Parts: sequence; C-alpha cells; structure tokens
Amino acid sequence: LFPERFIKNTDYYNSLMMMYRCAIREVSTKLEVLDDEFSVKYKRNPISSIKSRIKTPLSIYNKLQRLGYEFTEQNIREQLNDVAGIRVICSFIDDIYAVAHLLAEQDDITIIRIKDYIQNPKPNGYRSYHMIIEIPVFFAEGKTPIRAEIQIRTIGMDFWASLEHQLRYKKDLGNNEQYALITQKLTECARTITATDNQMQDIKNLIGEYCEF
Ligand code: 0O2
Repeated sequence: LFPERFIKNTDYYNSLMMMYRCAIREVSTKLEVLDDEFSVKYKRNPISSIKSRIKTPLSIYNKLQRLGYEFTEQNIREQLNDVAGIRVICSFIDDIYAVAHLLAEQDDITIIRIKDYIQNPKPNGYRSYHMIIEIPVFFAEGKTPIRAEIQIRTIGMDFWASLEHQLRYKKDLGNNEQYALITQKLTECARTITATDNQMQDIKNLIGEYCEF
C-alpha cells in the first residue's frame, strides 16, 4: 500500500507546486507589462530584472516544522506565504514604491501583508520591500487564490542581501571573533550602499528637473 500512497501524495504535491508556478507566471507577466508600459511612456525601465523561485520540499518541510505544523497540503497553503517567491530588482528607490503601488492597485491582487525594510531596515542592515499577496489562478476546474511573496529592492540592496545570505548559511567561517568582524563589516557595507542608493536617487531627481525621467 505504501508505494500507492506515496505516489498519490506525490501527485498532490506536484499539483500544488504547479499552482505556485502558475502564480509566479501571472505575477511576472504583470510586472513585465508594467515595465513595458513604463519604458514606452518614460523611455526607461524601472525594473532591472525579475527572479523567481519555488521553495524546495526540504525548505518547506523545515519551515513547517519550525512553525510546529505537519507537512500537509493544507498547512503548506495556509501557513506558508513564500512557497512562490518573486524578486524584483529596480534601478532606483522610488521605482520600488512605484512598482509596489501599481501592483497593489490591480483589482485581482489582494495584499495580505507589507513589510517595509527600506523605511525600517533590519539591525544587520537588510533592506528590501516585501509584499505578501494573493492572486487568483484560473484552472480547468475554477479559480484558486494562491499566495506569493514579492521582494522589491534596488540593485545595491540585492547585491548586499545575496552576499549576506551566503554568509549566514556558511558554517565554516572560523571563530566567533572573525564572524563578528565579518558581520560588522557587512553592516558597514549596508550603510555605504544605502548612501549610494540615496545619491543615485538624488541624481535622478535632479535630472528629472530638466526632463521627464
Ligand atoms: P530564503 O532562503 O531567502 O527563502 P514569513 O514572511 O512569515 O515567511 P518572516 O521571516 O517574517 O517570515 O519574513 P520576512 O522577514 O519578510 O523575510 C522573508 C525573506 O526575506 C527571507 O526568506 C529572505 O529571503 C529575506 N530576508 C529577511 N531577512 C533577511 C536578512 O537579514 N538577510 C537576507 N539576506 N535576507 C533576508 P527566508 O525563508 O528566510 O530565506
């Protein structure tokens, strides 16, 4: 009986992951449409790139365990917000808020939660704008609301977060003193990147005084 149950469960899981992949496609298309429209109107692209990922089964399992839930379809759907993840890399800080606002205004998108780590950076220096949204995906048997996490950040914020992510998950960095030094240096880098992001925004604003930008 076990193989049959295993195969059936695998089918459920694959079908659930297919739904998350479809949600990612819908959100990505919305973002591409906004970027396209913007490039025609203002002759520039607010979005530098879009990345997406589906959380791995092990990562889903670990997160559910951490939260005290079993690995079931219902718990995945109800307890996790970031099985479908979309990362939007913008050129300037104000592009982040423009993209977030334009997405939030679309009437098929429901905002579940916003975390603004740009206005309120984390103590380690992490900055990014996080939106948990729900979007209906249309299948043969009707529509299903699917949750996704959208992280919107500048190229600088993404550069920092990617390296910090590698550091956090790296276990062989030497003794604690070295680790503390690396963490402190990363926080300094975050400050430098914030200053550069702000300077680039100022330059954009200045150019905007001369021409539409
Ligand atoms: P991974 O490997 O990137 O997927 P929840 O939204 O309820 O699931 P939480 O922690 O309240 O959980 O959400 P939050 O704070 O919005 O952070 C979720 C994601 O933001 C993380 O996912 C990271 O991708 C990113 N993030 C948050 N804090 C940091 C940070 O200090 N450094 C870096 N590099 N990324 C961060 P995961 O699942 O932790 O990791």
